[in-house]
Amino acid sequence: MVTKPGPQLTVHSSQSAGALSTVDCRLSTRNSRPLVLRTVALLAGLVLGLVPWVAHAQSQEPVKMRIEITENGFNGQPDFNLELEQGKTVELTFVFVQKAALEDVHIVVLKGYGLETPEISYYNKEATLKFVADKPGTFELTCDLDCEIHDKLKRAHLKVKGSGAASGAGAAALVPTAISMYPSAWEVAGAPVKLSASLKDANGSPVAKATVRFLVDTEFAGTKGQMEIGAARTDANGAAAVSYKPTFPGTQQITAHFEGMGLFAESEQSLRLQVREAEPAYVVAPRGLEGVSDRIPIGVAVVLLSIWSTFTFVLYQVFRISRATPARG
Ligand SMILES: [Cu+2]
Repeated sequence: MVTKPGPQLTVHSSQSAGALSTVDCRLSTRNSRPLVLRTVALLAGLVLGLVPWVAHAQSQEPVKMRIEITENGFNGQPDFNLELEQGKTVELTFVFVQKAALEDVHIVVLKGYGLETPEISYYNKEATLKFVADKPGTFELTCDLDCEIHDKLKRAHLKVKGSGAASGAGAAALVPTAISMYPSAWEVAGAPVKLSASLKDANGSPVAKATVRFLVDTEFAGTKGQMEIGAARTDANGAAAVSYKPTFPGTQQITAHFEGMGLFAESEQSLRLQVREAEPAYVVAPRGLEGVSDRIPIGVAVVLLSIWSTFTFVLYQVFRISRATPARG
């Protein structure tokens, strides 16, 4: 679906190499100025091979735009609208140029694409959203903070126009990503396990502020599915983690999934956990004496012992009195 410049270049140069060898054969039979012709053919082959590659690189050139944040809205308009073609790589840079409410802080979000800028303020004037406009539709572009000029920043939209070429050669390539997940223990017995995931791009750089969902394969009444354990956002190091208390025993297939965001393609990774002893999903509430039933025998023994010792003590006193009385008379 996605074409990359690298392999395409290789294909074209190998084709031109083929053409070159045919020319070479004819030349050697006629034996007329072979070096010049060979050089010309080589150059022509190189140019022909490069043309599609250059054209491809141009189609991937990002659409760069600067959007000013003013007290009257984005680029001075409360109903700011931006139209883009689907499949383009886009860089939207927001710039703080307010003349009023200078203490404002903004976080610009693009809903539907799951993107947000860092804080933009008088002190940190610029921030850029980079993404591939791969989803067609109309998306809200707003400020996520309760700022002074919020009313002027909540009606803007980004429209991504669908085009036939979007999924073809004109589409920009997403940056591949990879998740690596590891549990705090591979064998679980009645205790929660911590599932940690690390999300990186093709260069090994961490992908921050991305949502990673953790899922477990389940089977209920013969129907297989996936149950969400939890979701977490990656930090600056691309790390996200959740705590998981297994509620059924056996081998469990756990998956960490990233659905893609901005310039980054989706990725996922699975592992298998051995759950020896599962924590029950529910606990039966104690009824009546159930809670103390295991302590009853001890209580009864204590009571019986005290009755018998009192009785023995009384008997002993009676015996002493009965022995002391005849000595007086
Ligand atoms: Cu704001």
